[in-house]
Amino acid sequence: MATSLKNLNDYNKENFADISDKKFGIVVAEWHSDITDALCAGAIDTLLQHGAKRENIFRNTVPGSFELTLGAQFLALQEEIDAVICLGVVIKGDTKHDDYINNAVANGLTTVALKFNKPVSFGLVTTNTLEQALERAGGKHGNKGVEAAAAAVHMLSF
Ligand code: DLZ
Repeated sequence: MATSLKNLNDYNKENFADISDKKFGIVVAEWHSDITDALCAGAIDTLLQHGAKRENIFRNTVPGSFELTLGAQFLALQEEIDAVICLGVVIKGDTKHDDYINNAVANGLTTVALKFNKPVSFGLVTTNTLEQALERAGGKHGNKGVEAAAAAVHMLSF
């Protein structure tokens, strides 16, 4: 991927490995489900564009983004799963809940990736407002689900 990229929606699709036999687990948080559904649609489209088979893409839901880590671990534990894509939306509120959730998810997903030696994508949209989140789920800032899926495909090509 070029260093000039501002986000991964414009990534270079060439030179990625054949993923036609790879299996993908997607974990989707149900908080702000309209937005996480759009992220998931973007992720699935991206995997299909790269040649993944629809029957090799497994979507699972968790209650909120905090649960993405355990959801990712449940999937990574399955030998047949090659990569895990985690999708959630955390919007800043009056308290520091967003900091706790975001840090826990970032650290947790890193741990799962390293523990299972598999790509685990961080598709967590962390914004100050709902509008900013919508802009990142198919709006003017692209779709972070696309980026999370692209990152997983890239890492499978490592
Ligand atoms: C509790 C909570 C709050 C306040 N905000 C969000 C959010 O913006 N996005 C999200 O995905 N989840 C949120 N949650 C739920 C937590 O992630 C978690 O599901 C609960 O604390 C239960 O463990």
